[in-house]
Amino acid sequence: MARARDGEVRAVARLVSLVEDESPLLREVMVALAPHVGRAHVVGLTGSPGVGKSTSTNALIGHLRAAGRRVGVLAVDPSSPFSGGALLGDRVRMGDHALDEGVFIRSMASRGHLGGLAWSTPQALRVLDAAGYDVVLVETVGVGQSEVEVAGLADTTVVLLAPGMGDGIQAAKAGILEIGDVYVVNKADRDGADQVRRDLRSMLSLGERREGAWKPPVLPTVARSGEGIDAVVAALDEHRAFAESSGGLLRRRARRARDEIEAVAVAALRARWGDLHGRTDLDELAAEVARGDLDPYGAADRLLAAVTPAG
Ligand SMILES: Nc1nc2c(ncn2[C@@H]2O[C@H](COP(=O)(O)OP(=O)(O)OP(=O)(O)O)[C@@H](O)[C@H]2O)c(=O)[nH]1
Ligand SMILES: [Mg+2]
Repeated sequence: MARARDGEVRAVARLVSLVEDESPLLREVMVALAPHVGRAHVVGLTGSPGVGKSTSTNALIGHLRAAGRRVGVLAVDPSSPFSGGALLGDRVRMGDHALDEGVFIRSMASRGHLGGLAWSTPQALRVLDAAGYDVVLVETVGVGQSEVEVAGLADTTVVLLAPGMGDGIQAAKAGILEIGDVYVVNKADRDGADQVRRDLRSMLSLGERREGAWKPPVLPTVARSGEGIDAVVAALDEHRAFAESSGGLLRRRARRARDEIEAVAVAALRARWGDLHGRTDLDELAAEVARGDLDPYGAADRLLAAVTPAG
């Protein structure tokens, strides 16, 4: 664990694997890590498939490394039950940084059963934070409402759009106008990028913003060449500084912690529930309900009383 805190990549990888394997050792690990979290800047990247999240992540890593900052990356794929296949492309593309000790990249998939990614992603984040990565990028792969809401996890949420993807119209629908702290219109080398930026700007200006609230910038990039990425890094730093001084950062982190506690508690309940299945309580209750001696609500109450210690 000390080695992980020194940022030894293999030690960090072992700890993240404990999370993925839902190891019973985690409880102890988390106790040890708790005093060391809170330094990392957690940046979420979200956007339609193919918009350029992985290419942008790769470019961001390059810029952050050039500035001497250590970078962790979690690629989260809620749609795939196993890590591997679906994310192979990401691994290859981010392979530029595979040999850099200052970079840690891991694909997370919902292979466990405890609470899926909602359970494992924040814990993996915790490991990277405690291991001293300055910035942790969380890329969500896949479409639609995901089990892991990147915006809920991140200190700063980057929403990516690109021309030719119907993103302008979809923006409002998908509710992305509320979640972005920084908007990036990628593929600025393509026709229509200016239009997407104008549309987005005007849609953002329609929304009500409180006095003194953060005003999300809309930045053009060509992730493939790295153009505009320096401005994105600058905007991330500005947002972090703003959130820190306004108190927004602490509020978000408290919300993240609340979700995390809930995920761990629900997983613990589920585990106890599983234990209960092997016992006779349920069979006896079932017999009573089947005979008509007990109603299902009363039976459920008794079952819950057995799972949840009185407190
Ligand atoms: N023209 C152009 N193409 C780009 C740019 N950035 C990324 N691409 C290309 O767009 C395609 C998709 O890029 P990815 O980075 O894989 O996109 P993604 O959002 O990670 O995709 P998923 O992980 O599948 O959701 C690739 O072929 C990239 O080379 C850009 O700035 N300009
Ligand atoms: Mg990707």
